Amino acid sequence: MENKYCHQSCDPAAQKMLKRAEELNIETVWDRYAAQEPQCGFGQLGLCCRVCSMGPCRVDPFGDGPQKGVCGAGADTIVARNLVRTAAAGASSHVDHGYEYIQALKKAAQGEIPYPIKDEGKLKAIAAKLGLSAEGKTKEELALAIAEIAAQDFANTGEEPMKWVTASAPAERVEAWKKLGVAPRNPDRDIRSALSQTNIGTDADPVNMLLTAVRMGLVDAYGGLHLTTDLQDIIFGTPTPVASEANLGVLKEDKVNIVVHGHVPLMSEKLVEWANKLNDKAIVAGAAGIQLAGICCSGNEILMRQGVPIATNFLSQELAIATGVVDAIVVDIQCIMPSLTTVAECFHTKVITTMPIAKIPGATHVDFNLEEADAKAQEIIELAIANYRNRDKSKVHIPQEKTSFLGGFSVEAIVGALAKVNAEDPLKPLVDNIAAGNILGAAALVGCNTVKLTQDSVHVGLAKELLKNNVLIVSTGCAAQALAKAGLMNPAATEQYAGEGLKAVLTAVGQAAGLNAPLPPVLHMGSCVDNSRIADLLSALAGYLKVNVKDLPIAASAPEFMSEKAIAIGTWAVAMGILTHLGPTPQVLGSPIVTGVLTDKVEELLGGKFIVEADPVKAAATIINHIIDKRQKLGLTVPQA
Ligand code: BF8
Repeated sequence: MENKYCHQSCDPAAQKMLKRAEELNIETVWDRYAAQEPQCGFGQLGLCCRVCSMGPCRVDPFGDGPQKGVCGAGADTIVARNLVRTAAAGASSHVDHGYEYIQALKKAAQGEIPYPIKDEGKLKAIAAKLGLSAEGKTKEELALAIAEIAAQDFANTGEEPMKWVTASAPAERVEAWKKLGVAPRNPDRDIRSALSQTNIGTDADPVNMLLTAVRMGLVDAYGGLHLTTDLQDIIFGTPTPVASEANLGVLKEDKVNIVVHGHVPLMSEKLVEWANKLNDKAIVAGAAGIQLAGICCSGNEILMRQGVPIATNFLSQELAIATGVVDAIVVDIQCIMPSLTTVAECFHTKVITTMPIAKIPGATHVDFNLEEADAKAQEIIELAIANYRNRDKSKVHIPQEKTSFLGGFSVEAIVGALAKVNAEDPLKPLVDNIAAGNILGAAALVGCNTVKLTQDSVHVGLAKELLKNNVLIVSTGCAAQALAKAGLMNPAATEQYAGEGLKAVLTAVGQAAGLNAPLPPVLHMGSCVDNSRIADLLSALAGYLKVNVKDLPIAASAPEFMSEKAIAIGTWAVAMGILTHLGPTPQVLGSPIVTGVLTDKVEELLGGKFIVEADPVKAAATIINHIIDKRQKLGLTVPQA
């Protein structure tokens, strides 16, 4: 549909809702972005410094004005300092999330909270990777021992790397990071040290600071992502393939609609449980039942384990409320627009905050806590049910768009599907098909939306180009939600978008796995913390082939990134040795040294580097050339031009 909203979003449901928002005079993220233009050029280049109150200072990128801040810091120092602080903030979000789970696992093991330990298989697998013997231990004892190792990582005062790093990363990577002096020792201490290093008058050396940015990426990955996925799977179960639907059409006019948004499934898993238990109460209230739907990574978490549909992704979160049928939007932490309460004022929608560090003026706060998780989840669901009667029918406007898709592709689920082809040696069919050129390589499409690019357009454009060229895609976060909405995660997409070689492989695996259809060409591997799953898959592949991750024919991409968390994750991907594409330009161009290191020199040290390209077709071409280059170096066949 060609219309004036298609420059804002390529999602037809979002386009319809943008029109609706305009009719109702509702301000959205796109309006606020327009009001901000032109945005500050110094800030965009990373040249604005607010580290001390002698500033704010800025360096003139054209060389005419000041070249130093008041303290004497030049462009390279200022840009590097800002980048480290961004990566540290990103890492702190994921580490904070992981830390919640150390507490949760400990309390669950001691029977203090209503969360049973669901996945004994994963419990034993994590124990094994940490070198813990499961023999003679109850599952509670083993869970407690795992929680204690995690807690020790946060108490490490020595120089040796965190246990979660040595247990999760390939040994060759750990050695490389140790050699550079960037292996994480203790997430809290490393983040503190990064903030201290970038204070006024401490480090002025941009390269020294960039090493700390790499450490922040690794802190994010192991003190945040890996730790979190591992403990979440133990408590809630490891995802298995599940059918669901995506886009605003999943909301129901005749049901109590509860939208879950944020990142930490401790609350959202309980909401799923209590929505089921209280469904009859919704019927008594005059509705046909309760419809749950998710936004952002809390949405991905309950999709992966419970099949709860996806309402939308980051950029269109306000538009979900504008449907007029959301009785409650329940949020925890991260990526929640403070404007939700303003949009909700135009409707009956209750915005419910649940975490002590994430309150929004105008919202209803329910102090969710693990000990009272059941009572609090019940309270939230009952608030939503009670609010159903306040709905103004004249304001109901649900776009009908929704797509069906398959989610739940944990590493275990992928290996399980491959085992149906070769039970003894599950990775062999995948590796054989990569070697034969049926699968050219693989790409991870991850990360956010940004208002600076047409919503979902780079995700979708890039994915279609890669699939056409037989590149298998794995995806997480809002990228995965974009690709699900665009219909790229179902068997029909394999027929429509995959190149011949890839299509044949996915069809054979799908048949063997009993799907009676091909596997989807884009595999949904979960939330952003589940980028750990992608790393585990790549590490397993590299181990199988007896090569290093940096030698694999693969790439990563955050085509529409916007969050500080994405900067930290992207830096980790580079540190793993992976070519990492970004769509929007990060705020570093003000420093030739920083830009040069990130897009070139870092490759000599770590094997990966960043590329920046907002055009999806051009980005795909660069990724494909990179994959072909890696194939050549491995002595694999390359397609004829
Ligand atoms: O952690 S992809 S907009 S929701 S930051 Fe946020 Fe970005 Fe979405 Fe999940 Ni990830």
